[in-house]
Amino acid sequence: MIVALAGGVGGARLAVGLAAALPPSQLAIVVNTGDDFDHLGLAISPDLDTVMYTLAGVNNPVAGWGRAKETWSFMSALAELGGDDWFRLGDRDLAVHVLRTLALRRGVALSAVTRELAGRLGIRHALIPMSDTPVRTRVLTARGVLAFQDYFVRDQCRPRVRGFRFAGSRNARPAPPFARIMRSRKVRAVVICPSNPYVSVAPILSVPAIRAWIKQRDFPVVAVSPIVGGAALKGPAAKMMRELGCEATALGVVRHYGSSVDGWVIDKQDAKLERAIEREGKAVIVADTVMNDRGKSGKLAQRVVSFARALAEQR
Ligand code: FO1
Repeated sequence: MIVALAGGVGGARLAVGLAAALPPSQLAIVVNTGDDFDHLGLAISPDLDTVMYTLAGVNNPVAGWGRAKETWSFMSALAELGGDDWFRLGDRDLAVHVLRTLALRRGVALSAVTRELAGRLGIRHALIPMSDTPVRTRVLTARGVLAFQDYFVRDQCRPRVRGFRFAGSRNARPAPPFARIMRSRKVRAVVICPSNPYVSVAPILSVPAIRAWIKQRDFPVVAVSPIVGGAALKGPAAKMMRELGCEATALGVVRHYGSSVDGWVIDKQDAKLERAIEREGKAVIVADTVMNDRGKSGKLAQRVVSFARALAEQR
């Protein structure tokens, strides 16, 4: 079994490829919940929904979040009545937030609600939130501490970043379906998707039991660089790296993850960094990592899986 750690658009796209490459018994996709929040009385899980909609093929590929064929009657009516409209909830998307909120209120765990919703959308692979208990990303900025969606959507990532906190992580535990996989000893590799290292992957690794599991691993961890040619394909990862004093390159990402990752997949545009990454003591492969259609996601996933298997066999 391979466990993929994912969040955001890059994570969702590689998850699609991995789901095409591996049967449901051999893949679990564990998703960041650090950017979850309560808004308009609803429980919103943006990364879970991005991955779920993308796996189901009902995502909005242009925005990178929300659903395709979306309509906005609710948002228009809300704005007319003076409601908060900075975070846009489409009519179709709303159905997921309402069902999730009702289930959570009945005491159903987030992992169980997610399994139910994903199943209804035809997803056969395990899609698991990192934790059932809330972990909330806080962004430390020059303008003070901001809740993640205030920083990301309301303030459009403009404030200069000084660091991150993951409120609730100290007492958080992996969601039970993930904990079962961790205990099963069936995991042959972990794949860190090309998701934002600070706000998609770090919240997952901030859960103590997940961090300890990775640290004491007897399987390889393979990561796909989210930085290609010195920029993030989508989102603020490169801006964050620069503001935190890191080099915004694939090599900078390799140094950021340090000993947590054994093997790197970098883009062909960054082939010149291959030797430098090897000098950091890492295995490296160069691939086309720009997943602008399902075929390319599938091809990249095949390479990632072969690389992970090869590293597992060498151990
Ligand atoms: N991102 C935006 O930039 N603007 C929005 O209005 C917005 C609404 C939204 C609604 C539901 C959802 O699941 C995601 C939404 N996102 C929106 C994306 C989201 O806030 C971020 O992309 C993630 O949290 C970062 O991974």
